[in-house]
Amino acid sequence: MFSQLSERLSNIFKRLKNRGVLTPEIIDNVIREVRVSLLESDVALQVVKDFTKSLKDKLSEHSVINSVSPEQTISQFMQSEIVKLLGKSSPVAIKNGTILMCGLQGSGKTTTAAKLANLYIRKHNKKVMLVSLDVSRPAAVDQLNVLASTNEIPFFKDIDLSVDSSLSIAKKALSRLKDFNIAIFDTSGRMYIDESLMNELRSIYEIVSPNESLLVVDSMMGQDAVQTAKIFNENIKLTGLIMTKIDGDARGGACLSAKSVTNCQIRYMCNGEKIEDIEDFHPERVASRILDQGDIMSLIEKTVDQNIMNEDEFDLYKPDFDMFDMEKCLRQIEKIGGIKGILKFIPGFGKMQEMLKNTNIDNNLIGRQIAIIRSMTKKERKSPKILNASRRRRIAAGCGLPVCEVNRLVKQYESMRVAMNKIRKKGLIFS
Ligand SMILES: Nc1nc2c(ncn2[C@@H]2O[C@H](COP(=O)(O)OP(=O)(O)OP(=O)(O)O)[C@@H](O)[C@H]2O)c(=O)[nH]1
Ligand SMILES: [Mg+2]
Repeated sequence: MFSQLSERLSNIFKRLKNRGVLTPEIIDNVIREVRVSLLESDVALQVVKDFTKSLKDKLSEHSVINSVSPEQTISQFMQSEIVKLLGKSSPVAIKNGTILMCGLQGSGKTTTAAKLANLYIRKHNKKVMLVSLDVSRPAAVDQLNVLASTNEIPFFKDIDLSVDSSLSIAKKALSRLKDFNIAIFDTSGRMYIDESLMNELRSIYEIVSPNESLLVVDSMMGQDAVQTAKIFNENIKLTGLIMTKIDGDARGGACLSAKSVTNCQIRYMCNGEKIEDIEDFHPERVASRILDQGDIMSLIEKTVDQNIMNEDEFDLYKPDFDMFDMEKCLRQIEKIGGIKGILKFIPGFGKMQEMLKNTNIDNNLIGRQIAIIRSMTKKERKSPKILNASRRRRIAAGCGLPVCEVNRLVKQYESMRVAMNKIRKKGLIFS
């Protein structure tokens, strides 16, 4: 989402590389360029004014002027100002109670309700029930029901659309709350804010009396989304925002303006349509991504989270690393979003993108490699050393890929097996 802003800021820093000391003239130039970059990223005008004023004040302080390495100094100050702008990290998850999801039509409420339920169940070990209060169209209830059942999340089914209203469903569902730690209520959206939406939402809010009321905000809407959030917050007391579709090409303005304009904290960010595409909000990490300093912490967390989910089946360090283990490794990489998904978290990826523009990163490679392993017999997966030429030809034919791809995978397996042996013997020392 922040790629355009990130690129512009990188260019500012690049130009500072050859400057020896930080002078008032350089500060003025930088402030001007930062202002333009933020405005072009659709950040609210007042937010841009406050941000650049605060940055200028900090940079102009006596101790900073004439400091060596202007690039580093400005980058550090930018980092802390962006963190200040974004607010606080997601607080610890709620223990018990109700969560109300609201937002405009298509912002991602239903998808995010399921993602959130999944997060609370898998990461925080909670008993969670999903409830659809969206009776505006029958398909809405089905949508949440399908998401719930595909991901084995309890769903409140006692709904009769011919007689039930959103309020009666809410009351019935609340009586079942004793069997769960958390109930997440999905509501209907509207194309734009109107009185009937707000009346319905206020009535639901009074009945559910939620511990959390989260507004789902489509980051592609830019600044308009933030203005909408302000109105929602005036009608019901929001406890947080969830920014969705940050994987799209939104310019980042909504995210950067949200806290200042609405006085409401971003709590989660959603970066895709899959159930696991939700992450806690960490201002420092977002700032690092904007400044193209990578986000290794999120990458590690993502990997660890996925591993915890499959802890019983995941033991890379067992003595006989075989093709079954190799497949598990590949599946982990696939879950993080393939090779491109991993690269996004690496420092300097913004700059790398330019270089990689003409390089075809093969994001389907992992899928093909998994297909090759699945075309092997159990015996071959357990003892890959028996993979002679005729077996390799059979495997290639089985998955519809050329033999050279099978050969490449076997070679890669061999290197991984050697590496795993080294790690097992010496601990995590890479030589
Ligand atoms: N790329 C991407 N798509 C998303 C994300 N979140 C939701 N979507 C997609 O956005 C579309 C709308 O999502 P819904 O969850 O149905 O939105 P909603 O707010 O419940 O919509 P209404 O109930 O009609 O108001 C779906 O196609 C989702 O898959 C996200 O973080 N990234
Ligand atoms: Mg919906």
